[in-house]
Amino acid sequence: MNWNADTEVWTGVPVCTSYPSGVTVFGDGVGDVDGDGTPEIGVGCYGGTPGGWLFEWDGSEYVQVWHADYPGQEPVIESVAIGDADNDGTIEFCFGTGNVHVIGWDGSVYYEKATLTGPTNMLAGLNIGDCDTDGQNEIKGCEILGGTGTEFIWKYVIPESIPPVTTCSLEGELVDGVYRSNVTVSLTAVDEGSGVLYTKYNLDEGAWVTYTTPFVVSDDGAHIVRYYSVDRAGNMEAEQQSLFTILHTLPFSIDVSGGVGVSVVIRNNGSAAFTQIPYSIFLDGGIQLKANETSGKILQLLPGASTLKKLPVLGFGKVTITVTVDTIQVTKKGFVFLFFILGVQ
Ligand SMILES: [Ca+2]
Ligand SMILES: [Ca+2]
Ligand SMILES: [Ca+2]
Ligand SMILES: [Ca+2]
Repeated sequence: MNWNADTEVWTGVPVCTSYPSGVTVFGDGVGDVDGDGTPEIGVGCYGGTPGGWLFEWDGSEYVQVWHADYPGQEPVIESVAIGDADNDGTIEFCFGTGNVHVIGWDGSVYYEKATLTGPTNMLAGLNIGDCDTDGQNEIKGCEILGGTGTEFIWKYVIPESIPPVTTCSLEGELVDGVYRSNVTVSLTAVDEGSGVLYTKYNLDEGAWVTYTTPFVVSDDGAHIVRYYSVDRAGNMEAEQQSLFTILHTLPFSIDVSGGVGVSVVIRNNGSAAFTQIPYSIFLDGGIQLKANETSGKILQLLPGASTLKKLPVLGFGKVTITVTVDTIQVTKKGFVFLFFILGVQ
């Protein structure tokens, strides 16, 4: 505050000058209960008939927008709090007259959303905050003067029994049911009723962890992600699982041999079929009198199956043979003599 007491003044504007006889203004709080952009001032009292007031600035003065009396109950004194007591995104005005009154806005009028019983004596020091760090606010109050000195924390729980539903999505380069790249795993949970409290998962039977952001799986092989979510009413989703396999490199063996032309035997040593696998055979060096390369796609290679690809030769001299199958590359040396290739190693 950059206030200079010698040169500046605070102008006093009364909020209310017409409280009932015997009422002394006590604790207050400020918050926009009706969500119209202008905060209300919530006021409690000591003396007179116990009650609460809401005032709102109308552009030129503070006007009373809500008031209720609770005759026979305890003075409110400073048990006044304004905040989102029921975690629905709107602000409530709360005050205690023994009971705690939770005043909200229904879209057209202020109304008593809830009355919290339990305390029977005068309350002091009402607060709204996330006392148990679960991401949801609670109301905290305590009895004083003539009471038992009991403290109360009220937690708002939506009674419901529908567990959340978690969806697992996998992002990566999926070919023939196998991821040929790292996989990013995202978990999205929705809940009917109280809302999702947390989502847990484990990867490949590891420790359960709380999900916060998508994670990347990069190891080759079969993977399993187990997951479930819990809502704010304590409903637990049945465990789900997602299975996937990552193979950055196909489980192929490649045998290159000579004789009449270059012979390449490609074998699938894995347990899944693969289709549309690109391959090429390339000859470099010597004197080539024929096309020195061939390429194409292996339409399908079943588990345990192999395929033979050939490159005819005609020429003379030392050559380097490069065979590429998908991401696998094999290089051999040999010697071309007319239609033959010899000494491949
Ligand atoms: Ca308002
Ligand atoms: Ca609320
Ligand atoms: Ca909480
Ligand atoms: Ca639920």
